[in-house]
Amino acid sequence: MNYEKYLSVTPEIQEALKAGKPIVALESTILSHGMPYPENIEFAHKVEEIIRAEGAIPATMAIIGGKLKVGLNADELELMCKADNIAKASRRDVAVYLANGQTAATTVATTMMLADMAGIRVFATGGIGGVHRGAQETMDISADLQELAHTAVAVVSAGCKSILDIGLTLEYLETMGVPVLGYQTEDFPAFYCESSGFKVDYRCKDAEEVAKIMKTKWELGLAGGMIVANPIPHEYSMDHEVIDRVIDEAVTIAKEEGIHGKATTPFLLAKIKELTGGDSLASNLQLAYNNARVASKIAAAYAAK
Ligand code: PSU
Ligand code: MN
Repeated sequence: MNYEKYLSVTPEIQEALKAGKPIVALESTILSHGMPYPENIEFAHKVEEIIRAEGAIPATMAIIGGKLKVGLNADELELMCKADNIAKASRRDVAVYLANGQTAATTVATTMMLADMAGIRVFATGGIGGVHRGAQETMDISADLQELAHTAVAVVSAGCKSILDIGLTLEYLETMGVPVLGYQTEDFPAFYCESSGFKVDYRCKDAEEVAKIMKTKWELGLAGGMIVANPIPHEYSMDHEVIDRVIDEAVTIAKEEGIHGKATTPFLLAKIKELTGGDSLASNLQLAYNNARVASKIAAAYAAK
């Protein structure tokens, strides 16, 4: 392995790694493809502030000019938020983009890869990718799930959007041996809603318990990561029926327009935004902040082990 020459880690994060300080990885696809400008840049700064206020160091990831970036400065954050047509890099895209000196946002899968290369074990996001509805025919299953099977990072998320088949996503994770831990909940959350109707595998009472499971899993040499499912705060939780109707409509339009491949998830995210008139954005921001808070606590508990 010779990834050092491709990896660009900020001095602050290098130092935090050496000192064993808590660090929280953040993705950039949520910025470039998940939220509009300028809300995304406000979010990008605020989520980092929240992590710092919790005593951890934020590490937002991206591919910029053919480099794997671990930690972005203000200009780099602005670039990922403002530029139109930023590419989206999942695992299969990474070598191509690096070889060509390109710039791309990192998905959950690639953010996990970068975190692992740098030695960062905790990652906060909004929602993970998963098994798409109709995957029985399309075979559209996010590379995020394979990454969770192989890469040793704990991903704190508010579950996943019901643009996916949540039941099949959980089945896939079981097959791949990925633990799904509920953070102070027994219910697997559905992004905008506190529960999806599905259960998590195990309920954890606090960050300490999650950190202990992480340590145990990796000391045993068990490959792969885990999901820490953290529900949206109750006051921001959206009406099931309202959001389900919108998501159904978005999925139907995507099908009618023949959207497929890596365009599917960004298309659905943009459609949902359009159809809810931006109402869903406030919930999206709050659940991601909440995940950053919990991830910081887990990173601190893990660093103390
Ligand atoms: N789901 C969301 N918001 C997102 C994503 C998914 O609710 O921003 C992004 C994440 O970066 C995730 C990616 O890793 O989409 C999954 O894309 P795909 O389904 O093409 O693997
Ligand atoms: Mn896909």
